[in-house]
Amino acid sequence: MSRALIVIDVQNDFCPGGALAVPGGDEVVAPINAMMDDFDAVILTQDWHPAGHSSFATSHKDRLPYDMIDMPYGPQVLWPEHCIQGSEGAAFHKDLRIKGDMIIRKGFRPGIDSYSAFFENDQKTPTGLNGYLRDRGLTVLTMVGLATDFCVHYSAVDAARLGFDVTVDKSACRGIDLEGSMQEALESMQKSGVTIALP
Ligand code: VGL
Ligand code: ZN
Repeated sequence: MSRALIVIDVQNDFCPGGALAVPGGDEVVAPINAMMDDFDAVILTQDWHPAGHSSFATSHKDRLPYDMIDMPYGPQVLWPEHCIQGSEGAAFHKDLRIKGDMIIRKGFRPGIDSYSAFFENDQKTPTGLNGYLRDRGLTVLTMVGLATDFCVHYSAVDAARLGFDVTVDKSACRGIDLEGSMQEALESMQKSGVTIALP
């Protein structure tokens, strides 16, 4: 039984000054760096969209960032353009230790968003992370990073559903909080059996 730290989307575009800045996003960097040595493995995720991605408001006529639309796979928030493959905004925060055993990229299919590190937003297209963790016997997971109410939330719920032992360390996460999404995320994680750890 080995323990993995899953570091979600600590990228420039989610930090102050970025295209989809999460308030206090850069504050997670120091605590995450300090935690890395306490785990058997560190996995980093990277939101990684092609230009013109369907989750961008600019890809839809007469739509604004934060509008909701219906996609074939369900409701989808439209975002400002962010984390475009190879851009500075998609790069990890410059102070984040790149101690990761593996980097998993998500959101690269033009027609579908992927908040979770395990499944895309259709909730069935796998990213491969489940198999990777299983192969290595990494069954106890701690999740940290950005944003608490989107990518951390969906990753944690999927991991719990897949049978992992999951803790979200809130002290090393920051959220976007769109119309109560933070409260909803905390409730949904708790209901799924995710442990929420505070400082
Ligand atoms: C995220 C919105 C869009 C996240 C990624 O990392 O939480 N949120 N893409
Ligand atoms: Zn994204």
